[in-house]
Amino acid sequence: EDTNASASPFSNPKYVCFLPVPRQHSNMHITDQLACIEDFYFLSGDESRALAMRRSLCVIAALPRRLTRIQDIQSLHNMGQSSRAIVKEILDKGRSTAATCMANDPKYTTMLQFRSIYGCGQRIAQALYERGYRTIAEICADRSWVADFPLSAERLEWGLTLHTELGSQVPRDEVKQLGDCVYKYANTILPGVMMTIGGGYRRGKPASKDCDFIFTHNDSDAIEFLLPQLLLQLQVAGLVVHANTQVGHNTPERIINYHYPIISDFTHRPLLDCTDRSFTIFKSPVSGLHRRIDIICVPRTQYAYTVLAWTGSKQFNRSLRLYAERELGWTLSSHGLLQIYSESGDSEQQQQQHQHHQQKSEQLGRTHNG
Ligand code: 8DG
Ligand code: MN
Ligand code: MN
Repeated sequence: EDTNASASPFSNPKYVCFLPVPRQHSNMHITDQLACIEDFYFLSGDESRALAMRRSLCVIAALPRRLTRIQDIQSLHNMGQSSRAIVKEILDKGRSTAATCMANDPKYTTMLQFRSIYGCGQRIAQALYERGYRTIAEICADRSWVADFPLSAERLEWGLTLHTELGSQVPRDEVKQLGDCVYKYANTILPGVMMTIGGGYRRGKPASKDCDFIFTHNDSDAIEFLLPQLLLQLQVAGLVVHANTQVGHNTPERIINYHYPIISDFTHRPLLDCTDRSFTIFKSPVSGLHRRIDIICVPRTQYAYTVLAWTGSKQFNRSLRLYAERELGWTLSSHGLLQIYSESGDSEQQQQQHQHHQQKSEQLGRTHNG
């Protein structure tokens, strides 16, 4: 037995957002299997187990050298008991039994296939499976599912039609060239516009599943009208073939004022993230292939926060927001950083705010936990 379990040779931050998580590292054989288990849980709808796996994966990926002794990670934060048992089995035998079982599970492999369709998330993949579909060919042949998902049907149709193209990765160079292309249109409509390429590109990925372009302008009134005009221009030029757009404060007035192109459909937006954005399918003049481009427009005051949020990774943002909430009492979103209560204050209002903060942290702990 190891008597020195608490002395790990590795750095041990409480939040994974403080860990450097490189794409290539010395423990890929472990993280590949953790990723498989994470994905299995996620597709089964078990989000908390999936998140636990993702956090452990970050810890392992950040290790500076190949892991050989399980004791070295015994006391690390974000390595739960079940993750440790999996890692131990991999160290002992090279493979995790659970990961092998999951990778061969027929329901999981079928749902993985379905999820590779643009517009098909966990919920729809599950519903399609329960409806009895087992292959993408079956989904193409029998369209009776359309009635089940009226809001997603159009997107799924695009996803089925362009399955191979949208499933292929966009090389870095093409992301940059598409950025230049969209920027030219935006700058013609609104001179002086600024753009950052976010997403995996900004994190240095050699290829991405989509492009994330974030726009702003010093004139906050003007930027409000950029997105609809830009979409219209790109549509007229034959570049945008489909767009799923979310805008405004959900008031009918604002939506009407926006003069959206007919191809856009409107979706209610989540409370904490109300940036104007459009998820488009773009006919790339660079490769001739259809590519996914996310276009986001925000006022100058929110730009830094939006760029941070849309740079990702999702896990990094989740952890950073949890850190802000729990350790600092701040709410971080793509709009800004809000201090929601003051530690030193003791007015009734501040006490209420404090309670609210505690409740929110607890909720966050239940749903995100890391
Ligand atoms: P990749 O495309 O390079 O393969 O990976 P990625 O760039 O990291 O993935 P992404 O799905 O494009 O997400 C980029 C970031 O955008 C991610 O950290 C989460 C953030 N994001 C928001 N709001 C939304 C939203 O409504 N939908 C999606 N898909 N991402 C969002 O802040
Ligand atoms: Mn992306
Ligand atoms: Mn994206």
